[in-house]
Amino acid sequence: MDGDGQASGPSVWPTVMATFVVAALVVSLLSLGVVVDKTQGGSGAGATAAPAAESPGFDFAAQPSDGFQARDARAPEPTTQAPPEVHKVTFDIVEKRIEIAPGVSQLMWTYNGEVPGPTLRGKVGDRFEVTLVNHGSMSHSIDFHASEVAPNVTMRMIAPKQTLVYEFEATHAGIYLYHCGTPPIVQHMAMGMYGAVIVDPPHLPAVDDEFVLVQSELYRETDPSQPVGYDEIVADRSDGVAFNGYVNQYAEQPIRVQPDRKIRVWVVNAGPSGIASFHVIGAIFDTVYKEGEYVLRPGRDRGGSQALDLMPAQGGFVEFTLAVPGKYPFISHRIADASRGAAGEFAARAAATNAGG
Ligand SMILES: [Cu+2]
Repeated sequence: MDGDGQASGPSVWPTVMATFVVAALVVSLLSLGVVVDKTQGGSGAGATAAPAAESPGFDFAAQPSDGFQARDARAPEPTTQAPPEVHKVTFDIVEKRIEIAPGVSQLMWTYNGEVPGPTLRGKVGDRFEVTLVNHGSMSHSIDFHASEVAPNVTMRMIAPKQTLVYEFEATHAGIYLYHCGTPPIVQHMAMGMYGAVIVDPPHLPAVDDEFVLVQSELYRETDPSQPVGYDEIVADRSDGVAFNGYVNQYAEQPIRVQPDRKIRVWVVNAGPSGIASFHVIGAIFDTVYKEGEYVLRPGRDRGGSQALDLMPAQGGFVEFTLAVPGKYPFISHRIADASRGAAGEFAARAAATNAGG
């Protein structure tokens, strides 16, 4: 946890701003405190009932391994080429052990060796050609929610060593989930086979910083030779919740931004079963886009939004600015999930050239 205390030097700011910042920090620290408290309560000697093979869970107070590098949360750059642009990518399905929480490396089933898989980006009218290559030990597949195709044909399973080319046209804007559709789907998803496709709406304005967060539940393996337990997954008893595949990674390594700049965060809820309520502590969203439409835009009514709610497989984006320098936690405000991994932080610091001291 990045808990090294208060920002320095608020006394030089105007009183109103200072009051705001202190209040935000108090809220922020309380929030982060919840993380620690819950962890200590929950990681005791098996006090919580766990059926069958007991999951050791995650230690949310632990530190990542040396050299841990949080996944880059920046969104792929939008392209300016007129549609139809063709996006050709290869997804290598690889079953491998990767780190998903401090001290926890376990077998995951992946697209291109990472959880979530790569984020793709295009615009309405573009075409995607995804070559799926199965290097795994069992059948896998892919289901792009951004596509309109015959599932029995294009989303078909491929055996180990087989290849499939999945082509589709981006006909509708939004941020879409993709995932493996091989039964049991819930297990292939809990093992890490999901990711996001961004299809820019026409006339999407440029912003200063743009990020992608894929929220998902994580399950701890109980036997390194086996995938995570099917019974636990269908019972929705996850061990943690993550942004971009690793619990609390952006609390450990905050995302650096600047105050007073326009930030857009795309969020998709990969589930497989949980709900998401994306919230940035100390900020108000002035723009919310959800499931293909703007539900809030800046206007004379000055409406504000505090959370983007997403059911499994839903997505959207929010836009906001951070008023002053400081540490702004972001969480799923399904607050139990914030206590078990769905928490991160934007560190807003003025650019060196503008720093007033
Ligand atoms: Cu699969």
